[in-house]
Amino acid sequence: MSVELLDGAIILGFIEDDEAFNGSVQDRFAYLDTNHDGQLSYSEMLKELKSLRMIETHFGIDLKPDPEELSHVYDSLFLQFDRDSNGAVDLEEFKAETKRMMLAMANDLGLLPVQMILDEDSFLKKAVDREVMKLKSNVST
Ligand SMILES: [Ca+2]
Ligand SMILES: [Ca+2]
Repeated sequence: MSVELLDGAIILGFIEDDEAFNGSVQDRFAYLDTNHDGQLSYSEMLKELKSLRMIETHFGIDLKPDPEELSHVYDSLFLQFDRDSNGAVDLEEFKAETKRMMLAMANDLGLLPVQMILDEDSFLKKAVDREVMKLKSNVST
């Protein structure tokens, strides 16, 4: 976990960088797909759903939910990913929904930087890392 300064432009830059974004999505997908069948089942997605809920927590939406409510939240998040409703999330669905969520987040953030606590392996952290790398290479050239 680390505290990072994040704004909409950083997230947008990351999404629009196909190589960085697709690479991160593929890494994350492979990491979540523990039985390597190319699909994410509900239980495989749980880890991701939990970290997505963490992000909402940082936006102040979260109120200590009871377990039943929580599984409701995970269910509806899973359904958002599983666009063809076949009970599993494939790479394209995973990519499409991750992109949509990050776009929505970028819109919410706008130009005003906010401090967020980020997981080391989260997409947002990768977006920040990419920005830092970019700034560094700009300085050295
Ligand atoms: Ca799987
Ligand atoms: Ca599906």
